[in-house]
Amino acid sequence: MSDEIRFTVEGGLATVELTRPKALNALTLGMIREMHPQLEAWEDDDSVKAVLIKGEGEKAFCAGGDVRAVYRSIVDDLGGKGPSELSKTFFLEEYRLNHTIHAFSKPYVALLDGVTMGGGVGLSVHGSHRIVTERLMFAMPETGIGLFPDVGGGWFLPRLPGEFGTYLALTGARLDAAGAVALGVATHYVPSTRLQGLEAALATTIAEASDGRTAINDVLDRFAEAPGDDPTAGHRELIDRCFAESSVEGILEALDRAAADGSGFAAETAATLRHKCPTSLKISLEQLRRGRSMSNLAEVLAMEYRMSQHCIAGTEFFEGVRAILVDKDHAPKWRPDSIEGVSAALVASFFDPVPGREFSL
Ligand code: QUE
Repeated sequence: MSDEIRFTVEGGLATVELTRPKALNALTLGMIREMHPQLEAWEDDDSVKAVLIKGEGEKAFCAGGDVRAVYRSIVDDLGGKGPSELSKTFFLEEYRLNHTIHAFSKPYVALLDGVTMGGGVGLSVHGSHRIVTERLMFAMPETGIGLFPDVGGGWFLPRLPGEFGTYLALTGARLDAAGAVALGVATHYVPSTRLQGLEAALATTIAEASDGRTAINDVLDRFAEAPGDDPTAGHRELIDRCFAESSVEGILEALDRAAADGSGFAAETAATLRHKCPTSLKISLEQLRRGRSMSNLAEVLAMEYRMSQHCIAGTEFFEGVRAILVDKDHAPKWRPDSIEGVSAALVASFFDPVPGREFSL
């Protein structure tokens, strides 16, 4: 076991702990390569009744994929001129792990106690149980760094109520615990002070249970509390109306109209969108519309893997990570720098196959 991830088993409950608290437990290729075979071994191990995953420290479950390392590898390998070995394999192996979590035959319980973004969402949202605390900060922020909401975002986001997933994907808006429960992103709310008790109860209950799934549901029902008022409730109608438009330009026009009619929320949302990567906005909307009619997660991940490989071959991911995560000037120079400048042909090209780099499970 490395110092980035820890595996333990206690009384039929297997636990994964992400142990990079200083990096908000951001997911490295090394962690993916350790976790994936461990999950498969636990699936075949009759003494393991369920898997629990959590992040070390009080700040984060997992802030995302370690995109800084992908960025560095592109700089180091080829002077920024082309995709590195890491950038080709990172996304492939990450998406394969996302699918294994989705198809996992035993209860998979994620404790989302803190920052949960991007790659951290992929480690949790596809599992059977998602427990959130008052410290949850959930987001798919990739359109801000020249990427798109991957790790199966094209699967779960279009399946959230109304157009809320489109709103989350394009704006990178944050959800708190109440919002996450209301939308179904989370299955249970448990205050962080009760998590230790919850883990202990899961381990002891499952050890004695004949049916692990029922035992887990019973324990979770005992620990779960009401998360409070859903702050998204008042904006749902406006979001559903504006984000149902078929283009990013149409969404912005709808938001501007609502803003002119007095909606401060619509004005803020339009302003947020105008700071995101224009190419990311358009490919992400296309990703979600295509994903909505796909019939399984593997098909979505194959689409997303193609998109990821086009992103690392282009300029925007590189510039986005530089501006937000490396130099932190928060002033990316997007190319094209306007929504209208992103042609339909450019958008379509992100969905083309990349020779020698197709997704497989
Ligand atoms: C978009 C992202 C990520 C992000 C910020 C975005 C992401 C990611 C991190 C992150 C945050 C803190 C860390 C770290 C990484 O931030 O994927 O190592 O310490 O991992 O706007 O996609």
